[in-house]
Amino acid sequence: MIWGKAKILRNKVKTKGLVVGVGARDALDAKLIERAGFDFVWSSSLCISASYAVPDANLISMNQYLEVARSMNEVINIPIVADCDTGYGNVNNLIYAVKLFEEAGIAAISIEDKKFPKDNSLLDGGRQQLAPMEEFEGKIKAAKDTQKIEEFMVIARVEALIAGWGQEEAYRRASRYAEAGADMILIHSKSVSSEEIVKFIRMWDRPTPLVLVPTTYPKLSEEKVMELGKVKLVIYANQILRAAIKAEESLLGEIKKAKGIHTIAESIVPVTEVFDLQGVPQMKENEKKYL
Ligand code: SPV
Ligand code: MG
Repeated sequence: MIWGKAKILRNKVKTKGLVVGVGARDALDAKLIERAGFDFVWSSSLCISASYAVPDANLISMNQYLEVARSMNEVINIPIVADCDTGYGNVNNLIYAVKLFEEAGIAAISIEDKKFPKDNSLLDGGRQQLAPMEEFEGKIKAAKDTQKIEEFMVIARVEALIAGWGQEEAYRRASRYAEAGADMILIHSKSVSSEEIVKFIRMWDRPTPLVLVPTTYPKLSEEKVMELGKVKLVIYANQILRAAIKAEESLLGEIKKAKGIHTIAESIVPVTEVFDLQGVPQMKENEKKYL
């Protein structure tokens, strides 16, 4: 792991037009994201809980999320933005989380203004209960007061559009969170059209940069986001998880159909690629030098 990842992320935000990250469920995903040239890894609560095959509803604990994020961070040089849900409880839980995630070398955390335990934002009929705004302002202040590394960032995620509370409420909350010290505002939408999010971006008149997760409105390309301005981070939160599920299902079906593994060579990578991703070449170098 290299230190100073928070600084690396801050510098990217300052110098790059748009900083792009991808959601990961484990260290191998994180490695692939880095290898593909993305700016950062989003340690996604949806992807990590899916890797345990349990709902994204605070069923697994803060420590489980932390250990996954730590394992990712140990094998990549790009920064991690950790999806910390609502902060795992009230402000006391969040203060503890900030301490641990920062100590693990995580560059930034995102916390959302919903009640604990939360439900995934994209879930049809999910419990999208917003926390009182004042309570969430307290969480942002506490997180900012707790961090020790100056460049560490706290992203405040506004769920008002997800909960159906409308644009005005979203704007009101985003403004208050920016005033409370949030480094960025993640404005989340599950609308299948980008109209809702574009409307918010046009309305946004504060210097605090915005973060988008365009899962349900994929037509809003990076080029269009850049044209709109104000947005600094874009997160492709769950696409590699969904690609992996599709590839694995198709492969399993083929093995079952062919009653053997003689037809699948083209669908899988050679084991040498697995060894590369595990850092075996480096290990062998070390053995030559030191063993
Ligand atoms: C995640 O990737 O866990 C997110 C984004 O928080 S969403 O699934 O849209 O809530
Ligand atoms: Mg999440």
